Amino acid sequence: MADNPLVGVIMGSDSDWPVMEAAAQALAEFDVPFEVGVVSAHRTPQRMLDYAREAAGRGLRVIIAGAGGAAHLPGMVASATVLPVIGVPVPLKHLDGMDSLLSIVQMPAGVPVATVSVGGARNAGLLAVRVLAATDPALQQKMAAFQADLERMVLGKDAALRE
Ligand code: RP5
Repeated sequence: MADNPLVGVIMGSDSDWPVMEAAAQALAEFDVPFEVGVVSAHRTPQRMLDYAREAAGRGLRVIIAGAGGAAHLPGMVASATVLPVIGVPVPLKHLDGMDSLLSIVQMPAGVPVATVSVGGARNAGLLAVRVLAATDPALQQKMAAFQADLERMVLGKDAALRE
């Protein structure tokens, strides 16, 4: 875990980690310092509020919050911090993650959560990188190189299909 994390990756339960790990992986690929933790809206409400209220003061710039089922963590954290919050709907065994998605995406006006797709933790990590890159030219260059790699990969597959 980094000494001065810029991104907080939190989740409602350690059972969310197999999904949320992809966010951490994306941040690591870009050498963005991050921290990881379990913060539950329902089981540790005070810890959740403390985490959200202290996040900006501790130097965090973005929070990625994942939860499943009645997934109130991202929205509640967004209500108690000024930082951008990216929500990851974690799919559980019932309802295919639709419950998680709708719990996170349907926020009231004034309290935004940038919601990624069900299970889309990698994109949450990449979105956090883009937020940081807006004020970090070196990170912006890394993102541009990453996108160029993606393009090359797709064009390579296209070429292989035609062979
Ligand atoms: C949510 O309840 C968590 O985010 C997790 O997705 C779900 C189930 O948690 P566990 O019962 O596996 O701890 O709050």
